Amino acid sequence: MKTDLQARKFNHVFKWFDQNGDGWVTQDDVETMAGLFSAVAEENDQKNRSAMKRGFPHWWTLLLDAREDKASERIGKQEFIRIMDAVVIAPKNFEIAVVGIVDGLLGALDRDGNGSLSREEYVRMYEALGIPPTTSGEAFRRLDRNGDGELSHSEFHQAIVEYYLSSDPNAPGNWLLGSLDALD
Ligand SMILES: [Ca+2]
Ligand SMILES: [Ca+2]
Ligand SMILES: [Ca+2]
Repeated sequence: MKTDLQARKFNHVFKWFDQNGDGWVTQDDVETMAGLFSAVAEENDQKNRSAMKRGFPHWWTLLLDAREDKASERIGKQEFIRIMDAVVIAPKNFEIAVVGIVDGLLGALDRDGNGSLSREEYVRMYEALGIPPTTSGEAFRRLDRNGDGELSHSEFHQAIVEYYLSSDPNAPGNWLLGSLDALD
C-alpha cells in the first residue's frame, strides 16, 4: 500500500461494496452494486446498462482470482484493500473493471445527452448509488476544474483516476464520493 490516504479511500470503497454490511464482500454484494448502478440508467438505455453490468462481474473475478483462501468465496476488508492495490488498479484491469463502469455511469447520468454532467445530473448519482449527498455540491465544485458548471467526460475521468490512484491529499478527485473527512 502506497499511502494511508489510498488505504482510506479503498476502505471507503469496501464499505460501499459490502452492501449488506456483514464485513465481507460476496457475490451477492457485487450483484447488488451492479443492480444499483444499472438502475441509474433509464429502462431503454441498454448500452449504458450493459456497460455497467459487464464491469462488476469482471471486478468480482479479479477479487476472487487474487484471494489467498481459495476455499472461501468472500473477501474481507484487509484482503480487499490489498487486492485493490495490487491488482484492480493495474492499468489493464482498471480499464476493464472500473473505466467501463464509469463510462456507462456517465452515459446513464447524462440525461440531456450533451456529453457532460450538470450539477443536477451529477447529484442524482449520489441519490441513485446510496452515497450520502451532504457534500455533493462541494464535490461538484471541486471536480469541475474549469468552473464552467459542467463536469466534462475528461473531468469525470480525471476524478475517477485520482480517486483510485492518487496519493495527493489535495487531489480534487478525492472528492468523487464526497468529503473524505466525513468517512472517518
Ligand atoms: Ca457483505
Ligand atoms: Ca448533460
Ligand atoms: Ca467543467
